Amino acid sequence: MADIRNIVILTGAGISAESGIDTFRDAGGLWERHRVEDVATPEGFVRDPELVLNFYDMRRGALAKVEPNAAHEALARLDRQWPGELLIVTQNVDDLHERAGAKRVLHMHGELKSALCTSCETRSRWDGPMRDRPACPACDAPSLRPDVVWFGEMPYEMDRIYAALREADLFVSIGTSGAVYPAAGFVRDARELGVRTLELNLERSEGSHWFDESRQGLAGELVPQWVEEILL
Ligand code: BJW
Repeated sequence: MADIRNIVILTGAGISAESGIDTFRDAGGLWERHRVEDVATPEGFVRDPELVLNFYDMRRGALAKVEPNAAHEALARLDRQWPGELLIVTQNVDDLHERAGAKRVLHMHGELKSALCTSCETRSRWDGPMRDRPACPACDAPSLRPDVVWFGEMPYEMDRIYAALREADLFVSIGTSGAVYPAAGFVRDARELGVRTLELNLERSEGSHWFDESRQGLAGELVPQWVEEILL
C-alpha cells in the first residue's frame, strides 16, 4: 500500500444498510414497495407531487431514528488520518458519513436534508417536511422539491469526481449494486486511467469482474478491516 497516496471511495446504499436504512434493489428494498417511475423521476413528480413529497418526507423523518455504523466510522477515521487526497463520493442521500465525522464527502445524488427550489434553483438546508408546500427561503415561492437526483437528471459535481479519479491511485467501491450510471461506470473509468480498484460488497455486484479485487461481506466488517490495512 506504500505506493498509494490519493484515494476515491464510492459508497452506495449497502453501507447504510446495517444502520437500518433500506437499500433499493435488495429483497424488501425500496423499489419493491415503490415504483421507480413514480417516485424517482421528474415526470413522476409532475404527475403526482404529493406522492413524491410524502415518500421523501418519510425517508427524511426516518433519518432521526438511525445512527452511523462501523463502516461510516471507519471511513471517518480514514478521512481524519489519511495524509493524501481522499474523496468519499456517496450516492446516498442520508447524512451518515457526515454524522460519523467525515469531511471530504460529495453527495452525487443530492441529500434528503436539502431542498431545491424549482422557481429560483436555490439549494437550501432542509430538515422538516415538504408536503405542506413551504416557501423557499430564498424567493418565497411554494416551489420546493427534494434536492435529490432522479433518473434522467445530471448527478452533482461530475467534473470534480472525474478530476479526483484522474489523480487517484486507488478506487474503492462500497455497498453498491453497480446498476446505476454514471457511478456504475467509475470502475471502468478508473481502470482506463491505470487506477487500482477494490470492491467491498455483501455479494458480487453487476460490475465485480471489472475490479482488481472484490471482497464479499458486511460493510460493517469489511470496511474497518480495510481501513486498518491501509492505515498500517
Ligand atoms: C451491502 C450490505 C451490507 C446490502 N454491506 N453491502 C442505459 C444504460 C446506461 C445508462 C442508462 C441507460 N438508461 C438510462 C440510463 C441512465 C440512468 C441509469 O443508470 N439507469 C439504469 C437503471 C440503467 N442514470 C441516470 O439517469 C443518472 N443520470 C444520468 O445518467 O445523467 C446523464 C449523464 C451522462 C453522462 C455522465 C453523467 C451523467 C441519474 C441517476 C439517479 C439515480 N437516483 C437514485 C435515487 C436518488 C434519490 C433517492 O435516494 O431516492 O439514486 S436511484 C437509486 O439507485 C439511488 C441510488 O443512489 C442508486 C444506486 O443504488 P445503490 O446505492 O447501488 O443501491 P442498491 O440497492 O442498488 O445496491 C445496494 C448494494 O449493497 C447491493 O449490491 C447489496 O448486495 C449491497 N449490500 N447490504 C455491504 N450490509
